[in-house]
Amino acid sequence: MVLLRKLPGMPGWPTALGLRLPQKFLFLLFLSGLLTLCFGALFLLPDSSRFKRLFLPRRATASTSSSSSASSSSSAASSSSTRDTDLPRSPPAAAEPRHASPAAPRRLREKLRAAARPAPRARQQVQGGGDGRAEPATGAAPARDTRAPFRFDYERFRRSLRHPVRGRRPGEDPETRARRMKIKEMMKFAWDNYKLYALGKNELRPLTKNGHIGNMFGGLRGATVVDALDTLYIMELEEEFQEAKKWVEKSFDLNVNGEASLFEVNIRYVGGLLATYYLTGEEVFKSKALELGEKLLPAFNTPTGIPRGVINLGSGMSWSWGWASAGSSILAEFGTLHLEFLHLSELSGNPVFAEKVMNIRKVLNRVEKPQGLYPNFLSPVTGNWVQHHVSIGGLGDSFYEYLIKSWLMSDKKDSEAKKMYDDALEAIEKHLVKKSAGGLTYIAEWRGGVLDHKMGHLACFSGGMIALGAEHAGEERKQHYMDLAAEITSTCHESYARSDTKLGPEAFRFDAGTEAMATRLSERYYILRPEVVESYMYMWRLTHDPKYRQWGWEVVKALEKHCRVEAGFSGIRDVYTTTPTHDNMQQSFFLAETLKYLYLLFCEDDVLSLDDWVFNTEAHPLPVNHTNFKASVQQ
Ligand code: DMJ
Repeated sequence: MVLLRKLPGMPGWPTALGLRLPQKFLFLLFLSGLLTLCFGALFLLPDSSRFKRLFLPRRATASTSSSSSASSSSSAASSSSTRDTDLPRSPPAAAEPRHASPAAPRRLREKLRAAARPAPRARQQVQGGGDGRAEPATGAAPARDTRAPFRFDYERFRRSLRHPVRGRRPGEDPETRARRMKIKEMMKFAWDNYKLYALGKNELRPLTKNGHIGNMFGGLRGATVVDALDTLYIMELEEEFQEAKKWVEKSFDLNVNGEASLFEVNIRYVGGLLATYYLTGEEVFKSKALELGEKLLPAFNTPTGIPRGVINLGSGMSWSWGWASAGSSILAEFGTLHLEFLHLSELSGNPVFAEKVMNIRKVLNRVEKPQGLYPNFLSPVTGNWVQHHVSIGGLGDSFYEYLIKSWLMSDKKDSEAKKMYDDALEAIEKHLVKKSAGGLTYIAEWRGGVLDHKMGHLACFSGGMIALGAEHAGEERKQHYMDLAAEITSTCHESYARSDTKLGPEAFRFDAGTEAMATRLSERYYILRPEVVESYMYMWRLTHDPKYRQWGWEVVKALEKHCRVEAGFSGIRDVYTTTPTHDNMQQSFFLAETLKYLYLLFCEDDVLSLDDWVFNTEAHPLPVNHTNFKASVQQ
């Protein structure tokens, strides 16, 4: 408009054209329309980024390309002012401010509000992929173009293994072989029915013979396919493995736009893909794992670098679970990323993944632990505990598992992880391990100093974990921890043995005269969980006491009797009746974990040897880094 103002001493050019007032007005209207069109075109034409750079503030465009380095160097120590502008947005339903205590100091409340406020710049990045695809939000995309071509030396890695992955198969007794073959048949049955009725869905509903999608995986499909891959491979179900691989190649779509659990996607999908790549060397599994890993990175864009629990895989927006106390992150969720993320860095040559999880450790080491214990809820904004609830079962469990396994996976070099594990176990033993009147050892839960004498099925993995750690605990502690592991495993076995179905309840208690049995109706169900047979497998490998194989076989028989239905396996609603009703769900972890651990229980020790592999919390084997088998950089 300034251009059209009449200059002193000169006739304005509309006037010079001899136009009247209404015409002038129309002319001006036309001109401004034209101008708008021209500017619009600059932004909308396909290759408009050059023009955008001219008009948008420099930071808005530059930050995408620099995001990798920004995020790679990110740590809890990063200034919170930078992070505040980069923070992903929380949808109102679960945003921190809604959970913030009214008593929170004003500055903190403001910070929380800022954390939850939409950040338009970050949103631009999310939507701004030049190829029309959504780009990860801030701090996610690795700056590949500036790096030398990278290739992981798979052959070198294979040479570093001490045992063939599927074992040498020396002579074995026919009964063990027959039992193993029975478990293989169960796996084939579970897979065949999933394939027939639910291929491409996340899980099979074996009673209604259809698929289940659920809302944990953010629009990703095929959870059962990805979870089953390595089990099919290890069991030498070749045809079935090829079916699963084909689905991953042709139908596994990562360009989804839904709300996913960071933890579940990591342990099932990333873990499953990584393991299958290491077992087979097939590139498709590696590239899918890396692509998916990158999509998880925006969840770490918080003031502390502690990731939020939920992430939209399309937009990169992340937030805390609505049910998690005061917008907190969950110990077992952000503490169960370490193994997979180190391997993502190993395979990509991009340190960003490792840096993210090392930073989690830094935050945890900094915060004070009540009585040496790790509570289950931590604020990703302040890095402080939100509630003093401690559990080695749900919400806490696999955090402890990943400490000892991080040390093992580093070929026993990660002494920091070992120390954290040792200290945590010592505190757990001191405050939570109890003996019942009937002599059963169990691990109670802790609520701000008050004990809840209950053990969840999930906590039963701890027998195996403690045995695994005992192996490396120094002579004087070793026997002590092996005994503790055996006692806990035995208690978990009791929870099975004392039921009518010989399957264990979701939680069992030690109070009011009850021992190792569920007391509440809501805790009587069994959903094909693996933790008890997982401990049997470790105890067998580490002691070779035949009772563990015997106990495992009892589980096989119970599964066949109560969970096998016409079209797959189903969980049951009550373990304390011989005629239980079914929950119509074949969980993907039944194929990933329960059947794999049962199979390994009846294998020789060199099948997925513990010398070479650590199992992630979904039983996906990840290799021990024996020779620091670094990826090679091709010149
Ligand atoms: C699995 O997804 C994993 O084992 C996880 O650590 C806990 N829950 C299920 C199985 O029960």
